[in-house]
Amino acid sequence: MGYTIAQKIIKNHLVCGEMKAGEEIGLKIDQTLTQDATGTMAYLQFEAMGIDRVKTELSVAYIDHNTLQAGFENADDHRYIQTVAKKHGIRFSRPGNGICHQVHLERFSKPGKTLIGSDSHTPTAGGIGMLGMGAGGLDVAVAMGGGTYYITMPKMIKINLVGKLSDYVGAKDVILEVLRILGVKGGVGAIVEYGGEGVKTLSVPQRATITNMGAELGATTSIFPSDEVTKAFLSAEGRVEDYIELSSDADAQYDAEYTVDLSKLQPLAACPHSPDNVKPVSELSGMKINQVCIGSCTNSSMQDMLTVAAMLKGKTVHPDVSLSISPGSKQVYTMLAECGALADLIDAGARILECACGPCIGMGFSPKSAGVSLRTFNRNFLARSGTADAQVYLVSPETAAASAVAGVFTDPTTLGVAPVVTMPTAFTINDNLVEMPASESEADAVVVERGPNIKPIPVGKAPEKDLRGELILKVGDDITTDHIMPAGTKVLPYRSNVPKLSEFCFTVCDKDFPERAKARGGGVIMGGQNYGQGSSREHAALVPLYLGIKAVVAKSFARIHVANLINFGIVPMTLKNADDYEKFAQGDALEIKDFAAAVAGKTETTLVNVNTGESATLCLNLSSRQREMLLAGGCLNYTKNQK
Ligand code: MIC
Ligand code: SF4
Repeated sequence: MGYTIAQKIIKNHLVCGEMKAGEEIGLKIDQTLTQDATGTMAYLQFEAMGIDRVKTELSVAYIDHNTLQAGFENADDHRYIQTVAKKHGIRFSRPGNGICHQVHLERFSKPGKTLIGSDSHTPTAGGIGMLGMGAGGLDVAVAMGGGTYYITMPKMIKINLVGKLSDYVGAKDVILEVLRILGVKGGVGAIVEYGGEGVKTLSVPQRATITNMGAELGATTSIFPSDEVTKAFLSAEGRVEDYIELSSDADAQYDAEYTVDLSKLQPLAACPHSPDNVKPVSELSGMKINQVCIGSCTNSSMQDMLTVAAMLKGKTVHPDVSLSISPGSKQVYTMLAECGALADLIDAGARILECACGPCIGMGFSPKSAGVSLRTFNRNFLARSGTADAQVYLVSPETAAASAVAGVFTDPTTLGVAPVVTMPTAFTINDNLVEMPASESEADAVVVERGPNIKPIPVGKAPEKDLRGELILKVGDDITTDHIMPAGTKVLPYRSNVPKLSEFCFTVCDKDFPERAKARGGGVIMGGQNYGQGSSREHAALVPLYLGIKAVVAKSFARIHVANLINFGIVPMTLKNADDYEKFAQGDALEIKDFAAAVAGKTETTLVNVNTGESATLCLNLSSRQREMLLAGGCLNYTKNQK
């Protein structure tokens, strides 16, 4: 039997385990990336491991999330990351160089290699045929130290692309269509591969838009073949030597296959508050809008920006609309300036922001009260924009530009013939904002600078013999990490200060949660389906740990979050019978007899509601490595015990 693209890369990097869907496998990781909002923790954990120099082929530390420096905290964290990177052999992408995924795609990604990043959109690199996966900072730290990265061997989903996109229909519309078909849980436990004749009509940045938002499907990653288009992109980036051809075997087997006809697609929008709440833009036409934001790691490439510039040239942004544009990288920004397109954007009234995540992570540009905001981003989770009652729609750059001018939701295909956008065949290359690490002989002399905002990381404890605690919080389906540990201007500066961060934990759902959890000394959280979807932020595990949470019971979990819970010693368990969710109410006293024994070796245990006497069977779907980690109170203790 032949192999899929992802299976070929996995086979080449397999350290342990069997390539059977559902089994735990260990992979060798070639490259890592971190960003600043998760990087501080990742490097603190790397330092705690006592390894002098990274053992990967390439590790890069980006500064792109916490770039609003309203106080000393972010600047201190940046300095910490800069110095720790210099000392330990990591390249440092300075603030101003761009969003990690866009820069990595341009300058470092390689077809056929493995990459993990402390950011859930690391699958962006799948656009170039690289196996890129989002992970918690601790897993990235382990990989930097040369350690194995563990995942559950995914199933394979194939999306056959046929035809060619019509005018004003973009790559964003392709992934919104896939989200419409599969939903935010549709990719859980799977790798999504793209194939078919339509692939060759898409550029690498377009492919990257599609794999980027595979994160919103819950997929382990998404990947495209590496072909002549990939070669042309690498050659425009001056690194054609990184090209290898990569495709699936003709007899490769997929667990599910879907077909998307590119020529039949129309502009789509993901409506509040979920990326899979997809409708045709034509159905929303005429709705008054207040804000448009163009950029983010999903849609900030040169191709996206040139398209928007051509559509805005000679026009004025509607007086009731505020338009922000964040180019994805310094390379894009420079080339926009060089070709004059930047002037077209400025002239039309766009508010140009620095090349960083910006409004996508709620770092400024929050919409007005109950404002309608159209964004080319990848997530429209409740309150993520910084305005609790904002209505955020995810759209293509084409729909965003057309609507910004009209002041109402506008289907760009009604505008007639689209302007022709020609991409340069050679890009402007200048890596002057990537600082190289100190050589091994100079590394000793580098002093790592730590600001007062960096507080110790909480460490987990071994599970008690019997678990007793209150059901301290009960939440519904599709709880995101933005619910658990919100981001934005007020919270992000404290990503290295867990005690302070804990004041914001779950406040989107329940403003009293942090106080209650502290007063009761923690307890158990119960969730619905897909608990912990979204970001890779391990703070969504670390902060509950700090607040005394011992276990999370849910109908199902998102991949990265469940790994983070285990890494920090919080036991994840699923309800065998989803209807049993109804047997428990917030505030109930809970008990699991012989809890430690269940963690050590049982696949099922019983959760008792002490108040009502009812009970439910819980499943412990854990590998033996994960059980050992939980028994040690988390990965750091486990790693120390192994030394
Ligand atoms: C996000 O888009 O939610 C983030 C911010 O990039 C996160 C990482 C973080 O929380 O720092 C992600 O996607 O992993
Ligand atoms: Fe940054 Fe937004 Fe991309 Fe996350 S999704 S990496 S916040 S641009």
